[in-house]
Amino acid sequence: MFAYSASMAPMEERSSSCPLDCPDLCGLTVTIDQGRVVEINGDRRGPITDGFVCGKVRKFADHMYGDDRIKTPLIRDGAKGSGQFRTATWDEALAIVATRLQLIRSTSGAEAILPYHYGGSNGWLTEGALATRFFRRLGASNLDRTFCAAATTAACRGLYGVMQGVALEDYEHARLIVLWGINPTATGIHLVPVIERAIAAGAKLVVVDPRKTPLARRADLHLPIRPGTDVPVALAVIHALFTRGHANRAFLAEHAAEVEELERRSARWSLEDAAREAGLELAELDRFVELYAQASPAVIRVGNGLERNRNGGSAVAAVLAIPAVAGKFGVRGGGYTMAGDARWGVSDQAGIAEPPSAARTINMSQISTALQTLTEPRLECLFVYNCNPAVTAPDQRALIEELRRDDLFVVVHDQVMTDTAHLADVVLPATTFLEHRDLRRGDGATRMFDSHAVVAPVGEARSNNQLFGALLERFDLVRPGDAMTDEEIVASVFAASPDGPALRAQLATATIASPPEGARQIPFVEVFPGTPDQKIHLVPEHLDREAPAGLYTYQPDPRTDEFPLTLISPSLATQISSMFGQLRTAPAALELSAHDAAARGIRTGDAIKVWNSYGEVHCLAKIATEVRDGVCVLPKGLWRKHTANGFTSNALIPPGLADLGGQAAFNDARVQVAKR
Ligand SMILES: Nc1nc2c(c(=O)[nH]1)N[C@H]1C(S)=C(S)[C@@H](COP(=O)(O)OP(=O)(O)OC[C@H]3O[C@@H](n4cnc5c(=O)[nH]c(N)nc54)[C@H](O)[C@@H]3O)O[C@H]1N2
Ligand SMILES: Nc1nc2c(c(=O)[nH]1)N[C@H]1C(S)=C(S)[C@@H](COP(=O)(O)OP(=O)(O)OC[C@H]3O[C@@H](n4cnc5c(=O)[nH]c(N)nc54)[C@H](O)[C@@H]3O)O[C@H]1N2
Ligand SMILES: [Mo]
Repeated sequence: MFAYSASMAPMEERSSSCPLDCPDLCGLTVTIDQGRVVEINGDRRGPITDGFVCGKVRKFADHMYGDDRIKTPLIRDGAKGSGQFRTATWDEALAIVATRLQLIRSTSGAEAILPYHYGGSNGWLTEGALATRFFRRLGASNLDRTFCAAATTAACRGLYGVMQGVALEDYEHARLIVLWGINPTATGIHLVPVIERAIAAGAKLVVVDPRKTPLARRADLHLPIRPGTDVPVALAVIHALFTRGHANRAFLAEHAAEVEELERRSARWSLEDAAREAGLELAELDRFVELYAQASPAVIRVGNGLERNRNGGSAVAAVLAIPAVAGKFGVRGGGYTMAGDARWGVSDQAGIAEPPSAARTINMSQISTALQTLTEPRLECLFVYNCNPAVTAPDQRALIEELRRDDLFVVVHDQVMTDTAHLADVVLPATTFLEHRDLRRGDGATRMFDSHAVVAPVGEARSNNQLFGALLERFDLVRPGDAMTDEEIVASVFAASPDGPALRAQLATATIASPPEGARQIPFVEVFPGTPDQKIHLVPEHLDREAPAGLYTYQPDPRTDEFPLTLISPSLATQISSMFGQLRTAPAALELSAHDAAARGIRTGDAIKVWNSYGEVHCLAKIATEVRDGVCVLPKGLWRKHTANGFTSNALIPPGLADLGGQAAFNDARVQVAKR
C-alpha cells in the first residue's frame, strides 16, 4: 500500500476522479502540498471535462479541512438533537453500535434496523459493497432508493429497456437540442460549452422549464411550463406529430410496439388544451412541434425536474416517446439522453456478494411515515451513510420529530457534521473521495475510473468499507472466501463477468474505461432497445399497471385557494444536493414572481413564511424574473441554519409519490406565502 508522509515532495500532482452525483464524471488533477490537497482541476481523460472543473469541486479542500469536518467518532452525551457529543475511539464507538444492534436484533428482530443511504459518492466501493453485504446478512429491512431518477428509470426501462442514450459529447452534432426539465448551467456545467458549440454551428435550442434558466434566456424557444403539466404537453406534441403527418410510420412499424395505443391516448390532448393546462402560449407550443419535426439530428435531454410530481413517470415516458414517434434516431446526435444507460457487462452485485434478503423493503421517500406507522417490528435503528435525510427527505417536520425519538437509535457515518448527524446517537467520521479508493461511474456516465486515495484521511476518518468490514467481523458475518479489502472487491467485480478482464486492462493502461459496446453508440444503428423483443414499447403493460390511473393519465394540478402556489426546489450551483451546505453563509430566500409578490405585499428582502399542511418555513423573499407566476422556488439542499425556523423546502414536501418507481414527489408541494 502507498505510504503517506509529510516528507513527500512538497508539491505533487496526482490523478483522481469526481464521485459526485452528476452526469459529467470528471477526471481530476489534484495538487498536494505537504500531504494536503491545495488545488483541484479537471483533466482531459473524459470527453467533456476539457480541463476545467465546477466551482464546488474546485473548492473541495474547504469541505475536507473545514471546521465542520468530523475527525473522530462522537457519542451523544446531551439530549437528542442538543448537539452535545463526546469524542470516542473507534473501538468504543463500534462496541456501542454493535451492542445496540445486537440487542435490537435479539428483542425485536433485525428488520427493526434500516440502513438509510443515497448517493453521497457514486461508486461501487462506497455505494454498496460491504455495507449492503452487512445489512443483508444481518437481515435488516431493505431500502428502496427512490430519491432520484426512480420514475425516470422506470419510464426509460419500460420504453427502451437498458439502451445507451445520446452521448453528451455528441450534442455537438445536433441541429436541435431540447432541454426538458434540466438546468445544466448548475447541474452539469460541462454540457454548456458543447451546447454553445452546437449553437455556433447553427443548432437551435429549446428549453422546457418553469424557470427562465440561463440557457432558457439563450434559447430560440422557452416554454415556461407549469410544474407537473409535462404529460399534457408531451402528449399534445405526439398527437400533433401524428395528425400533421410528422410521425415516422416506417420507423414505428419496424421498431415500436403499441403505436396505435399511444396514438389513441395522445388524442386526449389537443395543443390548445395542453397549452391552457400548462400555462403556455398556443403559438409557442405549435412552434415547438414544427421546429422539432423539421430538425435532424434532434436530441432531447430529459432532466430530473419533470419526474418529481404525481405525474412524473408518465411525463418522462411521454417525453421519451416523442423521438420514437418522429423517428429521430439513427443519426449521431439524434434521440434522447437521460442518465446514460450503459451496458457494462459488470455490476456492483459481485462486490456485494450477497443476494437481496427476504426482509421487508421500505421506501426511503416515505421514511417519515415508516417511522411513524410501521409495526412488527417498529423501526428502532436508522443507520445513515452517504445521505443527509434531515434536509433531503420529504416531510421534514415529521421526520425530524421521529429522529428525535428517544427509542430510535440513529447512527450517522459522514464527512461533516450534517443536520442529520446533529440528531444522531453515534457519529462516525467518513473519508472523502480523495482519501479512499473507488470505482467511479458518476450519474450514469458511459465511462468508469478506478481512482485511489491521493492523501491520508483527515483525523480518524474511515471509508464505508472499513466501517462495514469491521461490523461484518464483529457480527461474525464474514464467510470463507469473502472479498474484504478494496483490492479484493475490485478484483471480484471484474472477475465475475466475461467483460471484466478487458475493462480492468483498459483501466490499468488508459485509467479510464468505456463499456464493451463503446461510449457513444448511435441508437438504432449500433445499439437497440434492451427490451426482450428489442422494440420500443410505447405503452408498456407493466407501467400501465403500476401507474395508479394508468400510464399517460394526467392527474390535474391540486392547487387550492388555500394553497395556490406550486413550490419547486431545483439544484443550487454551489452545492450538490445538501453537500457543501455547511460552507454556505447566505440565508435562504424564496423566489417568486413580481405578480405573486405584489399580490401579497411582499418585496425583496422581506421576512416571510411559506406554509401548507405539512410544515412552515420562515425565510426571506426574493422577487425573481426567472420564475413564472404561480410558482415559487426554494432550492434543494439548504441546511436548517439557512432559514429562520430551522425548516427547509423539504418541510413542505408531501410524503406522496410520483406515479412510477416509488419516486419522491419533491416538486409537488402546494403552498401559501405571506409576510411575517
Ligand atoms: N451544482 C449541482 N449539480 C448537481 C446537483 C446539485 O444539487 N447541484 N444535483 C445532482 C443531482 S442529485 C441531480 S438528480 C441532478 C439534477 O439536475 P437537473 O435535472 O438539472 O434537476 P433540478 O435542478 O432538480 O431541476 C431541473 C429543472 O427542472 C425544472 N422543473 C421543475 N419542475 C418541473 C416540471 O414539472 N417540468 C419541467 N419541465 N421542469 C421542471 C426546474 O425549474 C429546474 O430548472 O443534478 C446533479 N448535479
Ligand atoms: N427539496 C428537495 N429535496 C431533494 C431533492 C429536490 O429536488 N428537492 N432532490 C433529491 C435528490 S435529486 C437527491 S439525489 C437527494 C440527495 O440526498 P442525499 O442522498 O441526502 O445527498 P446529499 O445531500 O448529497 O448528502 C450526501 C451525504 O453523504 C456524505 N458522503 C459523501 N461521500 C461519502 C462517503 O464516501 N461515505 C459516507 N459515509 N458519506 C459520504 C456527504 O458528506 C453528505 O452529507 O436529495 C433529494 N432531496
Ligand atoms: Mo439526484
